[in-house]
Amino acid sequence: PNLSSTVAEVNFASYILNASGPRCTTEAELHNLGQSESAAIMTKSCTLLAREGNPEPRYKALPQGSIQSMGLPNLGYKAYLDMLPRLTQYNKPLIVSISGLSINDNVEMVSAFQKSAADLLEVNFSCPNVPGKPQLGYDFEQTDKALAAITKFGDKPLGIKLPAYFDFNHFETVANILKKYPVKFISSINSIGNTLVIDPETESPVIKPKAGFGGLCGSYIKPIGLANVNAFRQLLPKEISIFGVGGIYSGSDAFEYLLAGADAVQVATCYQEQGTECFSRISNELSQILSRKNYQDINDAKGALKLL
Ligand code: RRO
Repeated sequence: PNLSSTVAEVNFASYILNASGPRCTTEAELHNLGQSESAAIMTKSCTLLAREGNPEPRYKALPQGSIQSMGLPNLGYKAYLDMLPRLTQYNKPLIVSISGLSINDNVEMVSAFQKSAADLLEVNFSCPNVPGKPQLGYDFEQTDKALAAITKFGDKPLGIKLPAYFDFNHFETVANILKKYPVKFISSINSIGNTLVIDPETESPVIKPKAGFGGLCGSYIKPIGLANVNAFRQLLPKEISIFGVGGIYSGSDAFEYLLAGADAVQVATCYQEQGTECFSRISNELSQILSRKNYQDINDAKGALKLL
């Protein structure tokens, strides 16, 4: 079956794209994504100024995922503004991830990208790894304020990268805030913030920044991602699209997010570990699952979770 999908009224040739984070910081990495079967080119979250990020070691592959505290290393938003025209040659959606360290930073960058070649802007409300900067998405008052500030400009479709929530009250509160603003999509979930992995041999954490506390990624967090996507699919109007993120390594993982209601899925740790080959492999595996289950159209399975 055809895996093409429409997200925030933009056409995606397949269901699988890269998530912001791994291997999408430099221009060479973004061209590599252009040449791959990733359905879009998503950039690393940018800040006003370039950042080196946190001290190393700051990423550790784990048996079923990873933990990291990168600390927002990126080239600064002007570098991405400058390279976007050179990325249009791939004829696939360009998504810029924006992660200001304040509401004003986000306002400045969202304004700057209005006249760019970006198809979608994903504003990151959930970076867990900058010391002293709480995750915006866990402060509902600030989330509301930030949305009011960044949705005042032009018509570049805007979405929000959310942290994981663990309570129905929180799902409902966040959904009700989002509904007040012209948000076109959400990406759910970011890494699970501030987890701790300890190596009993060395008696140390496996990463250095923040005394070892970092974002947990990969298969460990898939059930949490599925729950967040499915909860928001039920609470948000269908005009708001949903990218599923968290623990997608296989066609089956992507299919599970499809059943939960995701319009497309973003791959992070698997792409970090395996490179661009993962996009074609996961797409092929998803196609085979849909065929075997007699789904003619990917949309027939979207949100079609069968409750017991
Ligand atoms: O750069 C990071 O440390 C980072 C970011 Br901005 C984010 O949004 N999520 C994450 O797990 N790491």
